[in-house]
This record gives sequence, C-alpha cells and structure tokens, in this order.
Amino acid sequence: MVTFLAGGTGTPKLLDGAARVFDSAETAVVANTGDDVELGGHLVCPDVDTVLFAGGGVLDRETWWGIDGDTTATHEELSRLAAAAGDAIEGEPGAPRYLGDDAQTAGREIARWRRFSAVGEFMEIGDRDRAVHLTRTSLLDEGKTLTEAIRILAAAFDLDVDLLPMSDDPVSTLVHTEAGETLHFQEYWVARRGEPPVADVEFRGAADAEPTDAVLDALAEPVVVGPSNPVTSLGPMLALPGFERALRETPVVAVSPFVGDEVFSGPAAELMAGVGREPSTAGVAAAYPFADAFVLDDADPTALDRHVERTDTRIDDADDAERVARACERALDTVESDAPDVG
Ligand code: FO1
Ligand code: CA
Repeated sequence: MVTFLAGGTGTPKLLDGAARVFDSAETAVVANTGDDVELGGHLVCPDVDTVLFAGGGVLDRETWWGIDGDTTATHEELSRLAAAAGDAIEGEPGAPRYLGDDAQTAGREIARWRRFSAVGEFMEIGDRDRAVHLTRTSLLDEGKTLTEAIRILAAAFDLDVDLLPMSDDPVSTLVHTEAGETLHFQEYWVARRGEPPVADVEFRGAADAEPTDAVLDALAEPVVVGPSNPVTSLGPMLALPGFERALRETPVVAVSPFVGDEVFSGPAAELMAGVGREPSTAGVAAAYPFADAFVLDDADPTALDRHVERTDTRIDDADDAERVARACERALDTVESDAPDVG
C-alpha cells in the first residue's frame, strides 16, 4: 500500500506515472479540500476533482481542472441572468464576494459565496463538471459524508485508486493580503489572478476539523508527498489535528516543487514567502519536518539532512511522471529498510 497527498496540479501530474510503478488497487490519494468553494449552492472541490477526472480519463489536461471538451452553456446563461439579478439585490454587484465572517457558521457555509454578482460565476464551471458538483451537493444534502459522496463519484468515474478527501469537516483556505483584505483562496487565485501581495494564509475551520478514519488508515502506510504547493495544497492537511503526528510515524518521501529557489509553476513561491517560509527546496524541507526522504532535481544544489534521491523532476508527461515515481519508490525502499522495526 502507498498513500499520495494531493492538491493543485503537482501530485496529480505525478499520479499519471505512479500507476506504472505502484499498484493502483493498493494506492490511496488524500486530496486537499481547503480550496473547496460553494458556488451558486453547489460544492466545488477542485483538488478532489482533478484526481477524479484524471483517474476517469476525462480531465482537461491543458488546464488540469474541469472536463476535457466540456461545454459552458449553463455558466454563460447564469452570467447573463446574474447581471439582471445582481442589479435587483442589495450590495455592490460587479465582483465575486466571499461572505466573510457572517457566514462562518457550521457546514459548507464556511466556503459560501454571494450567489449573485454582475459578473455571474467567477469560476468557469463546465456543464458536465457542474453535474458532479450538483450530485455531490445532493448526496451531502441526503446526509452522506463528503467521503461517501466522493466514493460514489469515484465509482461512477471508474477510479482505480482510493480517493479520500482529507476531512469531512469544512476547512477554507483564506488569503490575507498586504492591503488588509481577506480573500477565499479561489477569489485570490481565480478572480484576482494570484496578484495581491500575500501577508498570511489561514486555514479556517482546520483546528475544529478532523482527518477522517479512512485518511488516518491511509496515513499508516508509506506516504508520498507529491510536488504540490506546500502552503495551499499541503497546509490545510497539516493544519488538521493529528495529521502531522501520523506522518511522523510512517515513512514519508516528498518531491520538492522547487529546483533550488525556482518553482516549476503556480503561486508556491509567493505563498511561501507570505507565510514566512523560504521559497525554495530548503523551505519545503523546513515545512515538512516529518519527511524522511526527498526527491530533488538533478540541478537542485540544496543539501539536506535527509535521504535524497535525484532525478529530473520536471513532469510534462506520463514518462516524466513514471521517472519521478520510480525515484519516490527508491527513496521509500531506502527509508523503510533503514527504519527501526516497530513490529
Ligand atoms: N481556475 C482558473 O484559473 N479559472 C477558473 O475559471 C477555474 C474554474 C474551476 C472550476 C472547477 C474546478 O474544479 C477548478 C477550477 N479552477 C479554475 C482551478 C482552481 O481554481 C485551482 O487551480 C485549484 O483550486 C488549485 O488547486
Ligand atoms: Ca516520518
């Protein structure tokens, strides 16, 4: 058995080749839910869905979110109608708006957005993608847990791996900007294009949330932390009570999303600097004290006090992913054979 921790695009790209190295039927994937957002009454779980759609062979691999070839008829009609509806309700239309502290109540409201704005839905939700959000939300309304709802969706997409949301409790990644605003991660990333300077990142709800039993079981197996964003993909998981403790007790290999102080893609550098971490492989190693080994790029000059496997860590296709997955396997083999026998 092996467990991958996934968020954003880093770990999903690695999973493309992991199936050639690790047995998919013996693989669990724990997905970040801090990015989740309720739009127009439906719960969108971007990091869960990227793994769901990739495993189901329908992911849009240009964007690494949404379904390949999806249409957007509903999204466009919602935007047209929202312009009219937005004018008729109070508040300032024109921008997406996180409901903020008034909405910090139980359940999914933690990630709830104003339903109407003159711009309509600020995230593009495809028609088939929306069917997933609608089904997931209906299952939650029927009393299913998020874990159960995702298990049902995973069966519908013929997933080979066991896809687990990190928690059944709501957690919202909020970005505090230097200008003093509090933005939901999706508002920061999609509506504001990751441009506002970041002062801090908060995982609201995490202290009161729990990793599920299925996640704790998965964390008893060797763990691969893929090259996902340490702050917004892994941060919400690590903020859950008991999550880091579980990682300290099992072999863990992490793939750095940096080559020295250069990041392959995404907002990892800005976000790490924002939370006071060095935006580099050394900063990632400091953020992952539980990791026993690291997979680093051949060109990464960083010296670490942990076991290191080297390879070309750029992942552009499944062959690249397989190469990096093999380095993860070698690292796990080494740290597992070094580990004291705890019976
Ligand atoms: N990212 C964008 O940059 N623009 C979008 O319109 C957008 C829509 C969207 C819809 C569903 C979904 O699951 C993801 C979507 N994303 C979009 C990606 C998402 O914002 C982030 O990349 C992830 O949350 C980071 O892991
Ligand atoms: Ca460990």
